[in-house]
Amino acid sequence: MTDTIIDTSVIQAENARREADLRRDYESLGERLDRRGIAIDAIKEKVAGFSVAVPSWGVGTGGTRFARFPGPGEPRDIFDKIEDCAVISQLTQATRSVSLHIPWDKADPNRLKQAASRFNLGFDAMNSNTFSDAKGQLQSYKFGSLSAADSGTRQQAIEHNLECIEIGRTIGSKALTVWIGDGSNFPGQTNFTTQFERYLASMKEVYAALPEDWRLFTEHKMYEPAFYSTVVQDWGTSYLTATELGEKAFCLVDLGHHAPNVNIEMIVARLAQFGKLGGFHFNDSKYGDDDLDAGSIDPFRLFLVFNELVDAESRYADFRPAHMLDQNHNVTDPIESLMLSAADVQRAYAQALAVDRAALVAAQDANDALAATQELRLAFRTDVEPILALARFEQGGAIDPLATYRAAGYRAKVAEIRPKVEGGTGGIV
Ligand SMILES: [Mn+2]
Repeated sequence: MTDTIIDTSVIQAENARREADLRRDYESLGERLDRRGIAIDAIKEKVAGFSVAVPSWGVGTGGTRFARFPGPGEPRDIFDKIEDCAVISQLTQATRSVSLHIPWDKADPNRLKQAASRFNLGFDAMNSNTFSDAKGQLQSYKFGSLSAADSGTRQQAIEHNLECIEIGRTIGSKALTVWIGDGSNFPGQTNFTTQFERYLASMKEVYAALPEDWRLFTEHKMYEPAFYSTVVQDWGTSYLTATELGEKAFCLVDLGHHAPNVNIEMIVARLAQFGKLGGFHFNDSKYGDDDLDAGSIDPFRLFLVFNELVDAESRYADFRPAHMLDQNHNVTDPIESLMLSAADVQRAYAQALAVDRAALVAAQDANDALAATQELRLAFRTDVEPILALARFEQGGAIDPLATYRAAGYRAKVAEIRPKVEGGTGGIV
């Protein structure tokens, strides 16, 4: 029996007020989609089976390098974070796993496992951290980690990744995501080739320790914290790494880690075509790596990414990219943001499923550019909310997660138990 945090009577009462309208809306949308030859129930089934992992660090208030303004009831430790993740999962039924970050979430693995399974939550990819110094560590990562000039520093970074695998193995994770901040701030500070050689050599040692049924994801990022050059700066370097390492290594695409105007959906198609698309970190951005809520700035781009994913689903047999939110909540209740973001990721998936693929291919083959793009626009403009809401409702979630969460008064309740956190310092997470 799964424990629940939000009283189910609150969910039932909120749903009761909305169920009749929802069923009418679903029926009406079903008719409209049917006219285009698209079956609404098939989309709902796929949406119901879709899950995006919540990052443990996402449930705490984020910040910028200038300041962090903590909210009320901030999680004190990983066990509070797991409870917050359980709330998101219960209400949205779209986030069945949590992605841990070591050392931030370091705790007895058996306790972690128990805490998550109580709420029927699993663990998604493990995230190692060699971009900041952990308390008491011997070598500093100031000048790099897996690609550092100093062999002792590299060894320490390798061992940290091995530890992440070991913890992950105990708690049932099946993947390790490696993102490093290594790079340089000045031309000439490092040799591009030597540095990348050292990175590859270190990664080979990490890869060698992967359990048989694990995957290794390398996440690229164009800049920051190194501003002149970054070792794994784009999908090309990420692809080279994954190819060098072997068949268990894949590329992870974070939507915020690209130069402005880059065609991300095309990168998705390329990586999928060559069997190296490992997964996603969903977020949104206006200027750079803003880590804003997924779908909040450019929902059309999110849709175009899912358009490629749905296309890839039909092309490749073992296509199963990992989905995770990776965003920073500075001015909102993180639980509210994560619930809406999870729904927005599902929304993009549902819209992409509403594309008439046969009509799209016919338009493409006829070089009818306008008809082709119109197929996409038609699907993108479809309000698929009734599909998402009914999928949630049928699985015990909330028709309206935000209103239900607020009605349950969860934040006020945890604020009574969890001590107030002082803000002030920089707090990029
Ligand atoms: Mn990321």
